[in-house]
Amino acid sequence: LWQRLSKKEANDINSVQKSIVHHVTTTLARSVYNMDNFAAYQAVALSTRDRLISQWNETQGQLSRADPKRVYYLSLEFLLGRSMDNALLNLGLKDTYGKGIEQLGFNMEEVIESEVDAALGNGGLGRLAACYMDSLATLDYPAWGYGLRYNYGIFQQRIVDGYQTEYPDYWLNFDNPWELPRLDISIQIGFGGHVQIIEDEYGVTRHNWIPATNVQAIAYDVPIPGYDTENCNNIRLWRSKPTKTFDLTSFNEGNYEKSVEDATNAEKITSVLYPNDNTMAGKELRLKQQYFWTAASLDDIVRRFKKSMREWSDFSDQVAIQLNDTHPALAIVELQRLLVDEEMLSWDDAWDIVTKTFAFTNHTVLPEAMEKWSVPMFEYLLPRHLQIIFDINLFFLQKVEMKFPNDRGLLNRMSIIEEAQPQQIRMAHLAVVGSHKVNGVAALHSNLIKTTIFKDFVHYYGEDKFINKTNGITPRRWLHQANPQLSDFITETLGNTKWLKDLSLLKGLVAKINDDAFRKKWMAIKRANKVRLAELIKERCNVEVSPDALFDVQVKRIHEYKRQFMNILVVIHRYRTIKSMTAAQKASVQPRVVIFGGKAAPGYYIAKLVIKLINSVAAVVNQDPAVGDLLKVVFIPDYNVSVAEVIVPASDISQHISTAGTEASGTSNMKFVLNGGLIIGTLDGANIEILEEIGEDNIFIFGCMANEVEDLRHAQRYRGVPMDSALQGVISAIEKGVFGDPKIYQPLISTLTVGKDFYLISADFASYIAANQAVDQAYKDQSEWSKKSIRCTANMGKFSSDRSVKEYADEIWNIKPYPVIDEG
Ligand code: 26Q
Repeated sequence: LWQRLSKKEANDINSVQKSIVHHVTTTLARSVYNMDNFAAYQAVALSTRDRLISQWNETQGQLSRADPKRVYYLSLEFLLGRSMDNALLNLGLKDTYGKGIEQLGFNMEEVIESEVDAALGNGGLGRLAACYMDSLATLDYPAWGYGLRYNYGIFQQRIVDGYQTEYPDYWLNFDNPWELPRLDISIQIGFGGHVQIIEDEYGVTRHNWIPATNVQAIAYDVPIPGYDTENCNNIRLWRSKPTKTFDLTSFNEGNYEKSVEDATNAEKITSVLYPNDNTMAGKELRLKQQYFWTAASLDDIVRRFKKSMREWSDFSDQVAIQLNDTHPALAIVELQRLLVDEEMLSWDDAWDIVTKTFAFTNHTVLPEAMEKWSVPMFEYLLPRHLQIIFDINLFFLQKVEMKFPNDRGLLNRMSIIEEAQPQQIRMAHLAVVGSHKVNGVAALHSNLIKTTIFKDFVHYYGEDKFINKTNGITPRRWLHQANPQLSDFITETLGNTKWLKDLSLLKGLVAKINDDAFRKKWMAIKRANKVRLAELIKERCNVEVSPDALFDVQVKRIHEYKRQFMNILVVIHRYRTIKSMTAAQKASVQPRVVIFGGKAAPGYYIAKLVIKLINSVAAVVNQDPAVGDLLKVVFIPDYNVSVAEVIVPASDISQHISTAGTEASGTSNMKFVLNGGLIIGTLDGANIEILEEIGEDNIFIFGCMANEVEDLRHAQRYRGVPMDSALQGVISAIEKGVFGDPKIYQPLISTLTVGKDFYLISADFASYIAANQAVDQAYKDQSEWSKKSIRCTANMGKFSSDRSVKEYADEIWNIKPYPVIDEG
C-alpha cells in the first residue's frame, strides 16, 4: 500500500486512518465500531509493520546489490521490550498515528500499553544487544543480529506472601506482528552420531560428521528501523522444528510414540530462555540451544557470502562476527569445521579466516558465571566439534610452549581444556584464542580482565588484542520515548532534535543552569514523572506514596554482588533511627520512598530470600504510624523494560552499589543519569566513567575500591575484623523478629558472618550510611539539586550507544555506514 503512495501522501492522517481501518476490517476481520484497545493496537501495529517491511525490503535489496562488509551480532538475548512506540518515533510518525487513532476514538498511550514486551533476555547483556541494534540501524551500518525465537521469554514474577513466584511468559499467545516468518529459509542442524575418517583422492585424511539426529531451523525476521533514516536492519531469530523425515526410522519400526517424542524434543530447543543472569547453568538443553543457533546463523552467513562468488581469503573482508559473551563461542568451532570438513580448506588457511572474523565481548569476571562444558556431554552431542576443539587447543598450546618453554603451570592455566573430573571446556579461553579482539565493557572492567582472568593471554598475545569498549544506551528509547516531556523541553531549549543523533550536544543545557524558569520547568517535569510512577506503585503494590518525597530506586536483577541486601539493611537502619526520634527531630527528616524491583534466578535461594526480606520490611514500615510519610518501601513486581521506562524518568536517586570490581559496567546507571536522576554508587563499572564526565559534586560515591577488595577479604578472614556496629544493630532487630519469623532469614544473615562476608557489606556499611545522609542533605536544597540534575543530563553524551557502536565499527569490525538511498 505505502509503496504506491508518495511519501507525503502516505504520511497524512487520512492515509494512516485508511490503512488502520483496512487492517481492522480485513486482516483482523473485525468492525471499526466493535474494537477495543487491543484491536486498535493490532491494527496500528500492522499498519506500522507495512512501512517497516517496505523499508526493510529497500534496505536489504540495496545492500545485496552493493554487498559491503557486514557485521553480525550473535546474542542469545535481545531484550527489545515493546516495538510500536519505538517504531513510530523512529519513523517520525507518532504524531500522525496519534491523531489518526484519536479521531477513531482511541488514546494513543492506552493503545501502546496493550503491547506485550518481547522479553527475550535476562538483563544487562540482552538489553545492551537491543540498544546496539538501534544504534547500528540509526547510524546506517550494515548489521544483522542473530538470536533464538524463544516461545517463553523471561518468566513473569509475582509476589505471593512476600516471595517471588515464577509464571511462564507465553508472549506469542496473541501473534506477534513484529516478526516476519521466513518459511522458505530452513536449515538442517545435526546432533550426536559419529565421525567418519576417510582418505580423499589426494591421500588427505578427511573427517566426515554423521549426526544421529537432525532438527530444522526456521528463520523469523524482526525489522529494526533506525531513527530518522530510511535504513532498516534485521534481527534473525531461529525457531526449531522437527525435520520432515524425522520419524521415518522409528515410524517404519512401528514405534509411533518414539517418533512423536523425537519431534517434541526438536521443538524443545527454542522453547525457553534460561533465566540465569551472571551464573552458568550447565544443562544439556542450553548447549543444544547454543549449537543450534550458531550453526544455523553460520550456515546463513556463509550462504550469503558464497552468493558473491568471492575467494575464501576475502571472507573476513566481507564478514565480521561479534560474540556477545561466550554463549556463541561454538561459532568459532563451527566455522572451522565448515571450512575444513566441507569446503576442504587447509587447517591453517581456515584458522586464519576464523580468527580474522571473530571478536569477543566479555561481560563478567565472576567465577560462577564462567561458561564451562563437561567433555563427555559435549562429545555425546557434538563429537566432531570436540575433536576440533582438542586440535585448536593442541596447536595453540604448542605455540605457547614455543614462546614460553618449560612452563607446565602456564600451559595448564591457558589450556582450553580444564583437567578436572570430568574434563571441562573453558569457553572463555576458546573465545579468546579464536578471536582477533577481546573487549571488556567499561574501563575498569577491561583493565580487570587483563590482570585477572586473561592475564596469561595478555602476556602471550600482547596488549593490543585486549581493548575497552565502554557500554552505551540508546537515547531514543531511554530519553525520547521514555521521557517525552523532557525530550520536548530539551529540543525546545536547544532549538532542534539534533541531540538525538549527537548526544554530546546536550552540553548546551549547561548554559541554562542559572535560569530560574528553566530549572523550575526541569523539576516540574521530574515531578510529573514521579506522579506517573506513584500511580504505577498504587496499582501494583497498593501503597500510596507522595511524589514530593525523595524517590530512591534500585531496579536490576537480584544478585548478591549487586547488594540489594545492603540496601534493605540500611533501610532498616533508617527505620530504627526514625522510630527513636522525638517529634521535633522527625520534623527535619527528609521523606523518602525506597523502590525496589528485579527478578531472581528461580534457583537462586539467597537472592529469593532478599526479595522476601524487602517485602517483609515494606509490610512493617508502610503501616507504622510512627513513620508515616517519612519512609515508604515498595517492591514493584515483574520489573521489565516497559516498567523501567516508567521508573527511570521518575528517579531522584538510584543505587548502583555493587562490591567494587564485580559489576562489569552496568547500563541502568547511564539511563538514570541521562534522565536527570542522581546516583549513589561504588567505584565500580561505568560509575567511574560517569563520575569523570559529570564531576564529583553530582554523584554520591562511597565504599572500598576494587584494588582494596582482596586485602579486605583477607583481613576479615584471617584477622577477624569485627562486624560494623550499625550493621550489628540491624541484624539483631531482624533476629528479634521485628520483620516476622527470624528463622526464615538465618541463611541470609549467615552470609554476613565474619570471614564469610564475600561482598563486603560490613566493610562498606558505614560509608554507605554516610553517603545516604549526604543525599538527604543535598535534596533539601532543591535549587542546588536541580543544578546537579541538569549537569547530569548535560554531561552524558559519552554514554550514547551511538558512540559505543562507532568505536566497535572503527576499531574491531572495520565496517562503514552504507546509507540507503531513498527512492520513495
Ligand atoms: C550462561 C550459561 C548458561 C545459562 C545462562 C548463562 C548466562 C546468561 C546471561 C550468563 C550470563 C548472562 C548475562 C550476563 C549479563 O547480563 N551481564 C551484564 O552485562 C551488562 C552489559 O555489558 C553489564 O552492564 C553488566 O555489568 C553485566 O552484569
